Amino acid sequence: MKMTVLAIAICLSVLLCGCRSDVQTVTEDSEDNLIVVGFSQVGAESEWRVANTESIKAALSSENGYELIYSDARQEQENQIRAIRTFIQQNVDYIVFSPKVETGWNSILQEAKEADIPVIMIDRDIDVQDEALYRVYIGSDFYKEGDKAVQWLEELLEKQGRRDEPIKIVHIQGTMGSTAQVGRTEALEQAVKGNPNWEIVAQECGDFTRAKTYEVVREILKQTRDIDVVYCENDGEALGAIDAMEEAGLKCDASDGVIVISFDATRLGLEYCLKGKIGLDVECNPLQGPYVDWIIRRLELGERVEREKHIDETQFDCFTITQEMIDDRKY
Ligand code: GYE
Repeated sequence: MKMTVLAIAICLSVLLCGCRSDVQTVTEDSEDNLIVVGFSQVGAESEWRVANTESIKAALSSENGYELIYSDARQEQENQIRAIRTFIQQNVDYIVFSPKVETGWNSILQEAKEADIPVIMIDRDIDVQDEALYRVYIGSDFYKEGDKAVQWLEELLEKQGRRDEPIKIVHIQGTMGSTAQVGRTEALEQAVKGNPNWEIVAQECGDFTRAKTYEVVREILKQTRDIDVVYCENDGEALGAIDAMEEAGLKCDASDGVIVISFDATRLGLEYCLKGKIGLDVECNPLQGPYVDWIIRRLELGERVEREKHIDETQFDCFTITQEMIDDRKY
């Protein structure tokens, strides 16, 4: 009996050794063919961001022909710059990055350009003098998102017969200087200029997080409870604001309470919308991985690609959202 086991073990190990060397050769070969991509992500501040990271990782997987070097900047621009510099030293084939803020990228992108490494920017945009510093930008039109929100608010107030009543707005901004914040803020500020009865009674940064916004709104509520609208620049902020308002006994309800406006339309945000606590959630699609993969494939073939691409996005409001819409949600 023992001899049989030993014999089987010997056979197996011979077989496994044989297999291993085959696998190694295949791996070595395929590694040579993998497209090496360095990806610098801003951090993990929101559900949106986590979904965005997962989308890129899934699309640029080794099964798909990539070797992905992932770096999380934990909300520090210096970390992103350092990561990009390391990617350049490693001589990666492509650099993908989601810039925390719009400014401060000229010299590092110049280094990437000199090393002849194509840069693909995702999510947020940057402000550079030389357009040749990056190849492609794929993201959202953040001003348009904000504009959808204020138009919806104008229509709602009109329907409610409050067009000329004083409307007091609390504005919670995202990470200052990020394109998402700049665009969404600009749309609201424009609308306030165009509606003399609208007033921003508080404007604070919530850093796109639920925890910070909860603290910020708690402080605001110590100054005033006379609030008609809370305009939050993402779902995490909306949830933090709702937590603080409900704790203070305020009702969040677009028909009969504080009107909460949000962006992203993540599954959790939409659940709050279905409950009626978020009045409007403007979609911002984080699933950019497949498009980045498509772009790289085109570039590999030497084909031309569109320099800037904005994703089509929709919106959901508490009056028309259904459970099926939430079930269909991929993030
Ligand atoms: O709305 C927010 C995230 O830049 C679009 O960043 C992105 C924003 C998104 O943390 O949730």
